[in-house]
Amino acid sequence: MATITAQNHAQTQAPAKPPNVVILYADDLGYGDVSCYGAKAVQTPNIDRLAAAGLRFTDAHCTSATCTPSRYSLLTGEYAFRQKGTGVLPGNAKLILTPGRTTLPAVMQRAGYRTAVIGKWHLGLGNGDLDWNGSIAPGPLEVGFDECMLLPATGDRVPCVYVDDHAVRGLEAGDPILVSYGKRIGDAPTGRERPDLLKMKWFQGHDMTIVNGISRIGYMTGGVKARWVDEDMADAFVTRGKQFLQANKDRPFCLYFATHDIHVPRVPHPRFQGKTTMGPRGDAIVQLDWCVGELLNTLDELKLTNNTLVILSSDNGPVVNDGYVDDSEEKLGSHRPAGPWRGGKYSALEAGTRVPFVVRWPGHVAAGESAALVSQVDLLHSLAHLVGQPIAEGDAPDSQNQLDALLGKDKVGRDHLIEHSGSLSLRIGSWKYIEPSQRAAYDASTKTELGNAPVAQLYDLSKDPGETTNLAATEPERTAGMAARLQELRAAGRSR
Ligand code: NG6
Ligand code: CA
Repeated sequence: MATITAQNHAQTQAPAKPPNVVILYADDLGYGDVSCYGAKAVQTPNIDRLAAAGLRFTDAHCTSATCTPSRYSLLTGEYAFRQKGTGVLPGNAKLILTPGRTTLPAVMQRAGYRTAVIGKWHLGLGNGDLDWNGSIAPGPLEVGFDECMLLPATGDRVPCVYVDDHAVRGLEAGDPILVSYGKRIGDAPTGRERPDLLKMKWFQGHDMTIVNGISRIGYMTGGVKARWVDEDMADAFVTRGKQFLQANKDRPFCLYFATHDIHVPRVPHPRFQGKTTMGPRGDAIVQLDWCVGELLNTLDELKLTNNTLVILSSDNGPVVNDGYVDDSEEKLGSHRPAGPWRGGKYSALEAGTRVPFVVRWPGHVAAGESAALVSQVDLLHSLAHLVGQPIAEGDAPDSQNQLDALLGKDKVGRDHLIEHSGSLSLRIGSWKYIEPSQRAAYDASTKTELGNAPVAQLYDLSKDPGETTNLAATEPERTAGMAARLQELRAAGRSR
């Protein structure tokens, strides 16, 4: 029998008619990248509209400072650091979610929802050595989604094709796809050999197979007609997203819409190019905002807005130059992608995981701002509670029922949170402890302060949001206490 842990009983009762759920998940979007979180150089009217009618969180986190582990946690309710093999995956990785385990979409399915993932997946596909020309499984459909349209890994990794359910979209007989992350395959010139063929040059890595004038990580041959056009990607996902909303307007649904924006390569549609003074990175934010607007408009048109819980967030903090020559540094100006926080994508510092997070559910979530400490790892348990589904004791080991915090009734949220980059940090209230680490303190290629140090670090974010003054030496007891607590949470294999 499934049981619910007592500590996770929240006040909120499951409503008589649970709402639809739409999770809008941006890629590499920083805390300061949207205008409702303070951006001036780019305007995001649609995300702002969502925030104006909803709750804007100021201390909300993805679980990790990179993509795969954050997505793993979002869907499983388990901190990714607990499992090996959950780091940034190559495009030919096998599925890292075990079919049959409790996942966020599986819980929604159990509650009678139609579930879909549209957009970036990056959790692997198949059982290893996948044949992209056959049935692509296991994948989302084996872990709780009823349907999918995928960017399989990342925009900068091969294979550069969409997957619809179990098959590559538009694959022609006689032009099979081969993918390699080891030896070079095919005789087409690479980005390293022929930079003159590129419309966007690589800066670091990203120098292998050329697709649509952009060289990628990894090699692919074949599937020429099936290859995506980066400029059309946002439209492709939005079209599919609208279809899903339309097709399911009369029944409960859960849509996980994971954009490619604003990850590299940043190649928005021509109608968004030049819309900001910041070059492709700024223009990709405008495109992201357009996608959000299209889906919100569709909910309005279908009269679903009042009965739909919309959550918008990002999978990790911001990065400026992530490996392509795209003017992102040159044209940044005074824009601060991380807002007031230090670090960024890849970093143990606060900007690694503190991301925009907005919840809108008209009539149920009062508009405003919340400083509650919340994490994406809690969505599984919180949404399970919302739709009246129990979570068995051993499942979703780090996912707390924080529904009251998400709905704005609880202003505190979590009493602790682990942040993960390469090393681990522990948040308790405004205190942040970063464990000692031999990892690099700085990543020169992305110009990111990684925040690692061989000694323990302790910051009081209420007085020092920029993590500038290490209090470990002046607060030895607190430091030791937090180190011990982190060790305990790690060793326990669970934290709820
Ligand atoms: C890095 C890539 C970066 C990005 C990242 C994953 C290089 C030099 N850098 O290895 O461009 O793809 O992986 O990003 O290749 S994430 O958002 O999917 O985690
Ligand atoms: Ca990312």
